[in-house]
Amino acid sequence: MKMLKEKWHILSALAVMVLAALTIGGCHMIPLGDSGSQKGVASIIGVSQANMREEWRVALINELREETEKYEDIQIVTTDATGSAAKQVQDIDNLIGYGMDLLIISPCDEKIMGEKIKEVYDSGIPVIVMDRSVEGFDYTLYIGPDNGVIGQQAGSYIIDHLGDKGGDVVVLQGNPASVQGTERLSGFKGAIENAPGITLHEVYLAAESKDAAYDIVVTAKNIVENSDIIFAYSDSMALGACDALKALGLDNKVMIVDCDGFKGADEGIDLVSQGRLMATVSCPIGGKEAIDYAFSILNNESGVPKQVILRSNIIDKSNVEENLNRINADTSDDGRKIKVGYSQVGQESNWRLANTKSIEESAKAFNIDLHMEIADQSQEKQFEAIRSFIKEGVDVIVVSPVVETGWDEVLREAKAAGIPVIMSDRNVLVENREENLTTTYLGADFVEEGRRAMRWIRDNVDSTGGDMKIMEIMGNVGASPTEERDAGFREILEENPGYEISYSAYGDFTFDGGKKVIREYLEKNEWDIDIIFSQNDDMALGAIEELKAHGIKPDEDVKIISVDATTEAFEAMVRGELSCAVECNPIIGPQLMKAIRDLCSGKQMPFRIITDEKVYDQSVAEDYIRKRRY
Ligand code: GYE
Repeated sequence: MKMLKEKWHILSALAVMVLAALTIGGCHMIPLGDSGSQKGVASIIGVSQANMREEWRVALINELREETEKYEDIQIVTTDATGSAAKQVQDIDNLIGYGMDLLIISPCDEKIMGEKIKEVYDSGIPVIVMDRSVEGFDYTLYIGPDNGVIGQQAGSYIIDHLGDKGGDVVVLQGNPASVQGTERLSGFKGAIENAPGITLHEVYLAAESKDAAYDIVVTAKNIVENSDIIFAYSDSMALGACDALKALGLDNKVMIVDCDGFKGADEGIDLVSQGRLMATVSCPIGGKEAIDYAFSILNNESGVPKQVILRSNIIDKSNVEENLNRINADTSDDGRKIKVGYSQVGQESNWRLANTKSIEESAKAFNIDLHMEIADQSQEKQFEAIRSFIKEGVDVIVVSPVVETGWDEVLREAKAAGIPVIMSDRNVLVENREENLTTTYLGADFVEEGRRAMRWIRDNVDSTGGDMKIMEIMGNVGASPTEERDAGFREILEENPGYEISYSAYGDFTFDGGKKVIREYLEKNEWDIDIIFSQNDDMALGAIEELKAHGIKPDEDVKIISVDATTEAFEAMVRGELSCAVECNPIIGPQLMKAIRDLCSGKQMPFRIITDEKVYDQSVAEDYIRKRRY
């Protein structure tokens, strides 16, 4: 406790100096949350907000402060960059000088702040990036909404409302639009601009504000009065439009659809419940999630993901009460035992065995009664398992789907039974996203894994000697990792003309599958391949065995890059046979079980949770092999 007191006294003294400095410098620093409190402070969280002009940003600070109050020994110190990247850099340096243990930042400028965030992250201070992501992955965790999806949802809602007859839609646009506004507009236009019979009327506001929206709606009266709907991509703009329609006597003729869906007075949800907004698309703020994950990070807990994409919902008069109840509901976890039915793909790879082990061990630790069925890569067996879980009346169903498509019918049966379904490790493609047949997806960014594999090749396998021929060994047909790793790999391949995929075949993610691809190639061809990209380690190791049987030296005659980064892959890199392994972390048990407990406590599930992953090659294999957890 002595240490704590010292830290607190030093911090108090520092606080006065830093506060004075910032105030003198004309900077605006929101004072310590509860600077008069005597509570012991074990951790200081520095919060660097881009600006405090936008309602969303004020809401974030408020949510962070509210949530911090639940943690006795955490203090937050917040700064306002007033929209200046230079000031935000200075704010961060001040927070470092102040002794922060973790940084939460909503960046002003993705490029400039990306470099500063990397500097802080590399210094060993965990960084949670919020709302606007930065290039690369040099941060601890990203939490934010998908603003493109938010705009898309608003567009789809308007299309459904106008129906076949179509109509006229006035689109309020900031000039210039903020990053968030631009992304929402892009999603909105992507959804609506080709809809039959719909005409868009774009009007430009001097600012993304209530007053500017009021002024433009009044000024554009002749357009507005002949339109059906106004689209505003923020609550503040929508409120201005509401007031203007009222002043023009058009509030019963023209409807408004907006984005943000905040819960305060005269904000999105309130305006819907007042009948002044037809619908709002919620933009979850993420402050609560940020503090919860910050606590886990500061306590070195496992299961912290790399990205959490927050879920946005359409709220209109049909569900506004339900949403208000959910927002105000008590979502504390009562710790009760939860029954989970898990349909697992199979036992096809070392990755899968590690994944199953992680899930089984975490279930015990989280008081989850787990009933797992192994499907041996058969979708039919997965359907049978899911139907048996429905009959059993489990609380939650989790599926790691062997392929992406064909799930709509069985997922509708689970929904009809009132049983939520979480997609784990792999994802599915459903006919209509708005049916919300799955609750969330927890797993890797396979597209990024494919990009990383090709980036390593670009940076480590010289192509100046002419076109480098690549053999791609793919997983099982129709699986999301197969499709998405291939897509990410080809995206970077197209940027590098010195390489080409000259042969591609499926190996089903198994050791024997990898052997078979090499054997069949050599039955028909002389060996002329320079690089093998294998979509998992097991197929790569099978390929290596077959190559050696034909006198072809792995890593010498042909570079081999695989995905998963299992211990067996590290052993092959140490032996000098495998060239590179892109990590795909199977240990998602803790995150999955936390998501299940949150779901059963009534918390809003993120739209997507993406795991943390790196790239390893022979230059570091020895250093890491003893630390591998799978
Ligand atoms: O790469 C492979 C397993 O779905 C990410 O499936 C998983 C993949 C993994 O068989 O080893």
